[in-house]
Amino acid sequence: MYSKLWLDYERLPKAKVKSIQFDSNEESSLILHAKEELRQALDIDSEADFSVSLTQESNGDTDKSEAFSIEVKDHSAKIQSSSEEGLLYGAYECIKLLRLGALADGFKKNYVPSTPLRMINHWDNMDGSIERGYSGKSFFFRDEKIIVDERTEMYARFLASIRINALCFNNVNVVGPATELISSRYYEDLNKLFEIFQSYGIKPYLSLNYASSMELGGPNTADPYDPEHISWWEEKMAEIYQNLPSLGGFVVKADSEGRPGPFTYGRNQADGANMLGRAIAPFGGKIIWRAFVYNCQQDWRDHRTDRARAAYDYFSPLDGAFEPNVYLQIKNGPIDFQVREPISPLFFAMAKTNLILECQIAQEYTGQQIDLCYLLPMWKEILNFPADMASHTVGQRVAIPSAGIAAVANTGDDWNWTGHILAGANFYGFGLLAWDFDVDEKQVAEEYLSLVLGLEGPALAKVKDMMLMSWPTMEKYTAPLGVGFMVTPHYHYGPNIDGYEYDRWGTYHRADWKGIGIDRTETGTDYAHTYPEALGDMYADPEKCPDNLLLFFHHVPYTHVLQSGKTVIQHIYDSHFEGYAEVLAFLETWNSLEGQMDDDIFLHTKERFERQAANAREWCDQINTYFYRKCGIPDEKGRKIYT
Ligand code: GCV
Repeated sequence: MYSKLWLDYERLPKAKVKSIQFDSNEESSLILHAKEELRQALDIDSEADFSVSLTQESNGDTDKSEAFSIEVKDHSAKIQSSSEEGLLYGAYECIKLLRLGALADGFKKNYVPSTPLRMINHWDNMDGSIERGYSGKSFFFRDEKIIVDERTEMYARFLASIRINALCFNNVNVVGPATELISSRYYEDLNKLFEIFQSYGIKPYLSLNYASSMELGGPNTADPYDPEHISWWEEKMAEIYQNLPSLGGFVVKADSEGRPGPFTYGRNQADGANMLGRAIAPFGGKIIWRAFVYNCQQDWRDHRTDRARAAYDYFSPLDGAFEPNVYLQIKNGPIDFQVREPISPLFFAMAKTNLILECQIAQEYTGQQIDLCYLLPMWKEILNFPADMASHTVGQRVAIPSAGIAAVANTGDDWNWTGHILAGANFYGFGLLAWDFDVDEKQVAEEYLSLVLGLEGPALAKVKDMMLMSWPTMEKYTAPLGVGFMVTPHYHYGPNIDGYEYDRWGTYHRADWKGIGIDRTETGTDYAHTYPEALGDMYADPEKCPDNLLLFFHHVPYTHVLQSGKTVIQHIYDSHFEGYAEVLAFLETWNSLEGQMDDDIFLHTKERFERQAANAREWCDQINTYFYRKCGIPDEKGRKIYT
């Protein structure tokens, strides 16, 4: 059994409409799905306030073919779009508004996407495991086989209902049988899978092993300039498209964390990406090339190499060098999805390149769907960066994301799909945010709580407030002031302050008895000046650098006074005590909601909050003790610090 998330039309009393009319004779799968959803979700009642109609006609906005509008007048709610995708999205939106009781005469709204490609990336492996998965096993793969069942269609419906239009099924670390996804071993079953998503307007993508030729019987090289290798790919792409005609293209992780890539042959990242781009171009496919390239064999003694600089150094000189069908997918920050990072400087440096922003819905470093962490505020902060920074005279608009926005899924085969039921709001909200960068995170939380948990009134308000607090709370009880990576190595849940300190991953805090932080200014790696000048100058100045990023950019004494007026060490103590106290308050609030929702949801989530409280306590005590032991400076409020 599994939850139908917000598409559980039986959870709330069904909305009533006089009639449902379809002014589209199209019988395409998208229109059929739109009609079916409306029929399933709504009850016909001649006494109802208004009727609903689905009308396929141009709204004049030809560039934005997915756009749609909803207008209610003269007792008729009209869903209008020039495209089938728009009509399907409009049907879901209308259902949602009706279920929330938010449609009435006079309602009129145009819905226009902020960006054309809105993608979900799965890190699912062929054996059924999920890299960084915290909600069960894969529902796409098991024992090297492809799964197509009822749940597949349910998932396609979720994605379409939040206006996701692209999906990559397999892990970017393509090894073993996953390399064979582009071979006759899997074409037939992949087609069955693709058909379902395609019928909901979702373009299927696969992750690709850059060295496929070497593993699939082709030339024993992956040199992008080797003529035999190039011809192998040309033929391979023709074969792939003959067998998988609906394929949107490939996501490629190359020269990263042990994956093969063009560096082996003395070539650059554009050489590798363009070779694939040219081979796939005749079939209209895209190559989505990840910018997550850095030296993962670093020596901790080396203070000059800086993982934060790596993607900028490799990619920014290549701006304008990529084929038109090559897209560069860039993580939101320069390191790796930490609870707080600065925005990736590549977004300012590559105006002539198709850029895709990569977010992580999977809570790898943000509590693994055990701890509550509502991520929409974080993603909105990234997307709104230029506006926020205007007062600092950045002077350049961030090019985010000219081509699209992607996110790593947090779903698995758990009954509630996402481990923590409230983590479902991150998934639901990501789709709505990808469509509209200005979406209101409070409203998204309210919708989710009402539609999925059936909450209302004060109970809904309490949970919504916790959700909105949860990212700042997590920032308080984990690694302080932007320093990051004080997590248990490999697993990334719970504290281990020196866990990565003497390791090869380039993620150091450099704490000693006098101070902490990484010098990324002129006297260090000067990463700060990979940003536009004014922004770089601000980050490079410890007096002007925002407090929450201070230790990302600077090595400072524990007695350094923050803009908040507190010393670094006092901030560490205060924020950790506060963060832990806030989590205890979450648990108390949740416990007060017993009886206000289904018991199984209540109990399952209660157990998550209990684990979060234990985790936050461990973080609080280990961090405070660690730094007290390092510097010997007591907490000025005299709270208990274990020695
Ligand atoms: C899929 C981090 C994660 C890896 C992930 C990698 C990536 O390093 O820990 O599990 O690999 O990012 O984004 O490629």
